Amino acid sequence: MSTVDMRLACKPTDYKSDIKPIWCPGCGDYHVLMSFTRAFAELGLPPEQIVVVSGIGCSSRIPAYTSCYGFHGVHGRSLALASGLKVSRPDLTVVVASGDGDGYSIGGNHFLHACRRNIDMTYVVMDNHIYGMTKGQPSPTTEPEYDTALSPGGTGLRPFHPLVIALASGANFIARCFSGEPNETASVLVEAIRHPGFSFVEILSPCVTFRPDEKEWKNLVHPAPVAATNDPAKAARRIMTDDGFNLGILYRGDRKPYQPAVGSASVELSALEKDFEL
Ligand SMILES: Cc1ncc(C[n+]2csc(CCOP(=O)(O)OP(=O)(O)O)c2C)c(N)n1
Ligand code: SF4
Ligand SMILES: [Mg+2]
Repeated sequence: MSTVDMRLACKPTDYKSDIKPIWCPGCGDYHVLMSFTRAFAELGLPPEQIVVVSGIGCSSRIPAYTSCYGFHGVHGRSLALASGLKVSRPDLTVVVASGDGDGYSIGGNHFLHACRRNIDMTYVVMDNHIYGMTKGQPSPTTEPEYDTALSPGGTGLRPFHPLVIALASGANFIARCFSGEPNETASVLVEAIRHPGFSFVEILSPCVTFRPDEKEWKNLVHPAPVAATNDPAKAARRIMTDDGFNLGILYRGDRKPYQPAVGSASVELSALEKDFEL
């Protein structure tokens, strides 16, 4: 099938698995899944050429709900897995899915170095400013005054600014989306996947169970007033001073992606096993 025929043949439903999501009714992650499948259909790639890699969390369940290859890894290690995969199989399209706990707490160090390495893959963080899966502990993006039984009076801690950190660490494409706008999010994902190098897409995705206040996000989000820039200094000023609800592509860099020369495996598995025999 030619690329054009393939694109015409692709429907979002082709990228959905038969597994029914177990997210809470109203969780923003349902719309993120919809954006993923719409973006994949728009790209017209066969599901077996896409790999969705994740860590642990409600958001990290997403690979199982797609028909693409998937890897549900361990907590905070999705980028390490995905980096190894992409350098050894540069022919595959690698999309990494994470949450604010998975990606910015336990996986924070991998985030910095993935931005710095600039391997050609797309990193999507479903940010709900809370640990949803483990029942509502504060995450690095939780507001300091957010008061819960698990953080009485709020943590008092300054939140992590993922977009600024991504820019400072070398990410080559930076965008912010809202789960409640699946068409716009799908378009941004298409551009992120097509853009060479490490693309970072932060999706504000409400946790309706542990952060019911986030239902208000739909009234706060708004499109970014100016077009994306390729100037990191301009992007930094913009990202640091916006209200956190500015949506769209905020930075498109032109750094060359990292792709080491990778030879094919030259050692038989049985020979390796023999070396490690006790
Ligand atoms: C090594 C390790 N530490 C802690 C946990 C417990 N744990 C599972 S998910 C999670 C936080 C998930 O939060 P986030 O990434 O924001 O995902 P969400 O559920 O909000 O989508 C934690 C702490 C774990 N599974 N493994
Ligand atoms: S706990 Fe929150 S993040 Fe997890 S499925 Fe429910 S609404 Fe979604
Ligand atoms: Mg979370």
